[in-house]
Amino acid sequence: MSDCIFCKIIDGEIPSNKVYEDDYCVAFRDIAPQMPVHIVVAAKKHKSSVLEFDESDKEFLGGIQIAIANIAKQEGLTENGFRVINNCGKDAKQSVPHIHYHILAGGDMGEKIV
Ligand code: DGP
Repeated sequence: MSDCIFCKIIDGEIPSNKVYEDDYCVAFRDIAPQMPVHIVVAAKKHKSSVLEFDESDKEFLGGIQIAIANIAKQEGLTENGFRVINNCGKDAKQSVPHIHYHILAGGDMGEKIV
């Protein structure tokens, strides 16, 4: 999508600190990290949120889950753990309308929300 910031990062039109790429996603370091490790995993399909996925996306969604595991291993997050977050919509304060997941790690995250 031409005016989407994450599509531009995926296409290399906007530079990013990329850490991982496969057929399903591109992962890069968040511009405003909330933890010492804060990686954005952006899907290589422009969908505004998880609400736009349907039955035809099953393989794609599996690919992203595997990518998250690959990134966690690559970045050395397996021993102490990490958190994966998807913000969907207004109340969750989603700011970029392109499906993505946050991987947070690198320290104690305090009280859990859930
Ligand atoms: P969300 O609020 O869940 O939609 O998360 C969007 C995240 O994307 C937010 O943590 C900041 C990050 N972000 C926005 N623009 C850029 C950018 O141009 N480069 C990078 N690396 N991250 C960005």
